[in-house]
Amino acid sequence: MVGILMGSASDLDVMSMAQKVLEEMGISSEVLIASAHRSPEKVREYALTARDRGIEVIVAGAGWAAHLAGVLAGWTDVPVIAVPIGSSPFQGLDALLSSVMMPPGVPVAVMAVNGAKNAALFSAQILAVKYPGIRERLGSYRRKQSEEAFARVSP
Ligand code: RP5
Repeated sequence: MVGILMGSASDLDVMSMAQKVLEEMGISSEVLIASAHRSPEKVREYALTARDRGIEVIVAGAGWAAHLAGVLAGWTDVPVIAVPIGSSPFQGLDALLSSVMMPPGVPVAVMAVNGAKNAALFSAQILAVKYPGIRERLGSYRRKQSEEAFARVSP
């Protein structure tokens, strides 16, 4: 199962794409709003219990001075994928830099600003190492995408 967390209900529009793509891949997920600064104790508890509850990847979306992914990664060794949300006056550049510039020792994978879809696909790629069914579905997805992205305009 993938845990999808976000710092605010205002991130839901972007982050719901992650759940949709995971569903298409046949991967179950849970979606929670938990803020690293507004509800830090909940974030800590989530991270500390994640692995035992069967969470194998965490996707964390946050905007502004985004530290949700980094805080989660500090509390768990479950891989954490950050989605910087473009909700601030800096349109996500702040969240991108806050997410990607993790100091050495506690890595966080970082997608593009508002890249919830890629976060789901990357989660699927991580899980595909263990689950052959997910690997097959990813393969079909890629083949279909490849067909749709090709067109001959003239002979
Ligand atoms: C961040 O602050 C959230 O992830 C959100 O992107 C941003 C604004 O939150 P709200 O003020 O809309 O709740 O923590």
